[in-house]
Amino acid sequence: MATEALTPGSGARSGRNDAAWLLTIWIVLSIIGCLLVALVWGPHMPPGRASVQAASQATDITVLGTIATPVVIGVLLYFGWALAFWRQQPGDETDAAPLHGNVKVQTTWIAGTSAIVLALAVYGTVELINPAGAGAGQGPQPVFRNGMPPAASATSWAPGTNNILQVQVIGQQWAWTFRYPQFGGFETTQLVIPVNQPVQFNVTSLDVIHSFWAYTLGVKADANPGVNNVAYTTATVTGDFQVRCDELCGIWHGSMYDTGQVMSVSGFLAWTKTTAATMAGVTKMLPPYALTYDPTTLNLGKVNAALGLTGAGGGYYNPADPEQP
Ligand SMILES: [Cu+2]
Repeated sequence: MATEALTPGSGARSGRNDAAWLLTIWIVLSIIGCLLVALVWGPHMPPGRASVQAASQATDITVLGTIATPVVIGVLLYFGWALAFWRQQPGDETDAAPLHGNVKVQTTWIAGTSAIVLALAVYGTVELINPAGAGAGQGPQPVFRNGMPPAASATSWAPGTNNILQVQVIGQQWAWTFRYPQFGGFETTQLVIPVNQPVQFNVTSLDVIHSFWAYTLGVKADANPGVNNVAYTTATVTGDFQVRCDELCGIWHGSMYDTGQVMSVSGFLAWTKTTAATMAGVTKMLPPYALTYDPTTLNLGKVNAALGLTGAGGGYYNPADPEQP
């Protein structure tokens, strides 16, 4: 914040040392601002801390927000100072001092911005490689280090365990359904997962491109027909979470939302038992469980009807919608 030559006008005339004032105020405000962002706002940063992956994202956003705080405060302070003190005074017809660069300001500016950008690049790269991500975007083989398969490598993005709950997420116009291959392969419109249990979402689509976005779990994965896109999460608190479609996928895109549930392990196991039983009739009609399905050979009319997807599922206009063409 070396600003002597950028502060022609009242400061020099009034004898006030603008640069010293700005620097002092900036440092004080930055310390207060960084503490507020890191300690007060940080615990409430989106997407929250409902899963291991979400908490890691919230931490990253808190770090980036804290680094950005002195920059934002510097810009706003300089702007405010200029408006308040360097404006033209009434009756003052003189020109401001002509400026021809300022080595000190330029050097400080280039060094400061370079340091910030490089630090962010290093931090971003480390956090990308760090085994903390949800995956989701790499297809069936999420990035992992050393070419190790997920379960064999504790440093991969996959949870370092073979005890992973498999949940298939199927997007279709315009509903999400969820299939549980380890529990007889039943399919349901309810997404339920147990707490503190690594979950592998296998995300696919039966028609166009959708995007599975369980944002409070820190998970977002494209749902593409013919592709198995893998994402991981480990929920750490029980309760509801929101699921959205985040890829414009047709006229009822906006209705592709669900409320998922994180349950205790025993609650989850009881739920799978009940649901497997109530869905037994539908399960028989389903194609065998696979990581992808060929939409051209599927005839899910009966299945969708049994799942209650007769409205928006497959038809362009929901019969219940008052606006009919
Ligand atoms: Cu969609």
